[in-house]
Amino acid sequence: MSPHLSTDRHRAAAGDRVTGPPTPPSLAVRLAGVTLASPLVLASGVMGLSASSLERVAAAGAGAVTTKSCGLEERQGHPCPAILPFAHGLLNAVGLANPGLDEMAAEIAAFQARTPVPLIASIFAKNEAGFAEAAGRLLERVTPALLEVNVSCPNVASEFGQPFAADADACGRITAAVKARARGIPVAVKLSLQCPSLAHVGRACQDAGADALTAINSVGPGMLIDIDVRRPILANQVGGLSGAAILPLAVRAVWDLFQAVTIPIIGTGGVTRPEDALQLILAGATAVGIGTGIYTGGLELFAATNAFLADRLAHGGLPSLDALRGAAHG
Ligand code: RRO
Repeated sequence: MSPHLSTDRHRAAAGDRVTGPPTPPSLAVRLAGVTLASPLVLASGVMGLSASSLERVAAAGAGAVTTKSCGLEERQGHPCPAILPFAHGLLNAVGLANPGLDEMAAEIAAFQARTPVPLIASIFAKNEAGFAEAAGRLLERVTPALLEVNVSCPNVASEFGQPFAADADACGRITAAVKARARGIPVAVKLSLQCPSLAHVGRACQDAGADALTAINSVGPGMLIDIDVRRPILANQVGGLSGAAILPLAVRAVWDLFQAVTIPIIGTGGVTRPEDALQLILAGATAVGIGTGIYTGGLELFAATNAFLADRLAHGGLPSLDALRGAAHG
């Protein structure tokens, strides 16, 4: 039996029904000690560079917003074209474009001054020591609700080597180092499917003190070719795959992690319809990331998904999403 199967989390997933007087359903979830009014989280990478764009997503119905991953120094990222829509999603080779920690801290502070919606600050680094330094420097300046540690960017192998997410031991060391600098702020580690065993990596992060896991980052990298010019379309040639095409991979990833760890999971990847978010919750997600879905569904996807989930709870006579989380495991 997997470790969490005897926890309250699993018992709640077994399909509790309300038998007393009806209470209005609530979409609120607890994520690593933080209360979100909705389980829907803006995923890192989309609309996450400025306070004003983060505010637009919060106003659209997100329960939390995640910044674009930022590092110690400003980065221009890869040349354009860096984002390529195709029939079932996007390929991106943004290349960690970000303004650096100091600038990002100013945007975070501006957002927090105006918006009560919890903010997740996402960081990356070139090496293990860099993650601790980035966490320390950012958290000297601002106090996000959660810190996301992005160990899984697929687009910088030529500079950074393989993503750390492929190496469970490295993920554990990075998690422990960041936790030591986190000033009590909960830490979520963002994982990739590009590893021998996601369960193994997830457990290593949990054992090292991670408070949550985000799964998954974009997949690949992949390539698309211009058939007339006969060359790869992205300037970087390859890029991470996101959007509808990866929903089944994200659902499976959350499923595997739910069986392997007891910490909450932010299920991310391929949500373009309200029903997709419910699939991730049934697989075991506490919160659901939406990123690429904004390109096709607009910010309206947040309100539509909140309404869909509330309707499901009301029709099932269920007081909260606790009753649906992980319910597909039986
Ligand atoms: O900036 C990017 O190229 C990027 C990042 Br940091 C990431 O985590 N995932 C992704 O697909 N692109």
